[in-house]
Amino acid sequence: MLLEDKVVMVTGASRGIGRAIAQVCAREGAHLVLNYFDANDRSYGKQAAIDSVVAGIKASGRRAIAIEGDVAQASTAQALVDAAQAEFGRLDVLVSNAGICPFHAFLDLPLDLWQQTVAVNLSGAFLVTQAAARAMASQGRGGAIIATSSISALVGGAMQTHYTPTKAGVHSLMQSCAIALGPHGIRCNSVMPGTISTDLNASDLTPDKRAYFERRIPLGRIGEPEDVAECVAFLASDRARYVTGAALLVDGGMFVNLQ
Ligand code: NAD
Ligand code: RM4
Repeated sequence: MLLEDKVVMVTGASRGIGRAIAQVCAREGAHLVLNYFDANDRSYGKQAAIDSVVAGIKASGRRAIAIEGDVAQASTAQALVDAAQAEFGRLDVLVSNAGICPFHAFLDLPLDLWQQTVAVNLSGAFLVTQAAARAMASQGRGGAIIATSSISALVGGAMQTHYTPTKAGVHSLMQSCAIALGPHGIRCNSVMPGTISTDLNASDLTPDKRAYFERRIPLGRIGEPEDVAECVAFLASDRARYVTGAALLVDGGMFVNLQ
């Protein structure tokens, strides 16, 4: 097992990529601190599914706790770290994954949508990374931080002009934190998923667009959350002990397919 008895925290763990990361880490032997944000799940017309994630992990013999909170609020990050320390006495791995992508055209993009996207995706990543890093540094046994960036850190999207800068920012945050936290033995990396089938893009991925992506992706299919989660588990593990400041594209080859 890659993560036996490591304490792993995942933000945005109720659905999609975050849920898969939590499940794969548990399969690899980790105990989990799961963050979810009920208001976001409801905005997608869903009940927070976090209870079933917790139950599944416990059924597999690992421990898990769930903490509700908006990552854009500074108090959430500290509450998550406090909960990890109260329940498990330490934190080994952070996966900063929570994110939003409210597709919108550029010319009439409202300022508040820009600010909300930056607050959740970029400030949220900063807040939880800083809180987790402080805990890891004071523990003195190193750690690993992985952020869910995106292929969108490298390429643009007409309906994503508020979103792609946050994903470039998250990637850059991990690069600078790799330098700042290297002396503490804390590795910082990002994954860059391509197009992964989740609630985030369910409305965007019309049948025509899905077929277009399938033609563009050399491996011939849109990604599944588990495709990303397996890579996060590797970066979290000691197998990646000499990897820091890196970004791993998990896109089926879409980025390199120019024509
Ligand atoms: P999703 O909508 O299925 O899941 C997002 C998760 O984040 C949910 O659990 C949601 O409740 C949570 N969340 C949203 N706002 C939050 C907040 N303010 N505080 C705490 N939690 C919050 O989407 P997903 O596709 O699984 O996205 C996960 C991450 O992956 C995001 O950062 C996204 O940018 C990134 N990503 C997704 C894709 C893709 O194609 N789906 C591609 C690249 C990157
Ligand atoms: C990703 C990427 C995908 C899109 C999701 C919502 O970062 O841009 O193509 O479907 O965001």
